[in-house]
Amino acid sequence: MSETTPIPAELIARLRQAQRVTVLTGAGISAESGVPTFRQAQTGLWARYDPQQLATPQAFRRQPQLVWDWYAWRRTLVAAAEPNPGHFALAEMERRAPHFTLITQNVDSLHHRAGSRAVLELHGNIARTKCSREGQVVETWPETDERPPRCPHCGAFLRPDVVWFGEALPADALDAAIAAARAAEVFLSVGTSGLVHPAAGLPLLAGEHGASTVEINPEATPLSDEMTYCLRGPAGVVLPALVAAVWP
Ligand code: BJW
Repeated sequence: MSETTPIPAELIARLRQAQRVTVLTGAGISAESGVPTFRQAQTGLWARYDPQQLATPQAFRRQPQLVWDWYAWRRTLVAAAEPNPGHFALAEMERRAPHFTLITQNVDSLHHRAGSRAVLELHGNIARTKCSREGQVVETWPETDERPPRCPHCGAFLRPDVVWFGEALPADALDAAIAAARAAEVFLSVGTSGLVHPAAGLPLLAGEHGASTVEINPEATPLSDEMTYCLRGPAGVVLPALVAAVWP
């Protein structure tokens, strides 16, 4: 097991007293469930592709079958994964903190499956499919050999209901995330590289509005120097230890 930073007593006291706690998660929280992070090298068939190049509307326009197949492969990885102690600790935190908001950049539903109830999904959900032309979510479509399949209403290609680079985030979720960052007394940034905006701006916004900010990540990120506390270690170890220390 990797080394983890001891939890400062001051942070334990601050969390215990806090009325409003907000958490932002990224791919790192699902790493211990066996879901590769976004910027981790890909394996197998997909090793030669760069996720940053595939997760764009341009890639889908140029190579719709390739992008559809990549998401189909990732959907099977996610479906086989189970929530880990980091996900469960956040579900427990939701039950303990008086006002708690969980914001995730992940598309894997593992927070819901761990029992978190109110999750703001900033980048969509890989389990959903939508029309690439009109944007409405589609539940079923005629089975053919064609990939991507076609929208049963307008005949355009179907695509995963996720947010690609250059696309707008769902406005309701983003507005609620900004409000929760502004209102937070403690803001945790867990398992995110802090490279992708607007999500990466949320911990900074919280800090500007007076929150104690905490990064939980085995590695330093561009956000680290701005944080009140950095707890180095895997989320699946640090988060359960934090919950046990604050709410024994
Ligand atoms: C562990 C661990 C363990 C490992 N425990 N930790 C401002 C400045 C600069 C650029 C921009 C800006 N504003 C907007 C932009 C452009 C762009 C952007 O941010 N580009 C940057 C790359 C420079 N942003 C956008 O385009 C966004 N859209 C937008 O702003 O639209 C404006 C608009 C308005 C109105 C109309 C039209 C447009 C959209 C961003 C969408 C991001 N989508 C993706 C793909 C989702 C679908 C999919 O999964 O395929 O979201 S990209 C990818 O990155 C994915 C992730 O959610 C996101 C963040 O990655 P994350 O979660 O941080 O993962 P990693 O892999 O990067 O990091 C993992 C971390 O875990 C590491 O730090 C590890 O150390 C750590 N870790 N094990 C804890 N056990």
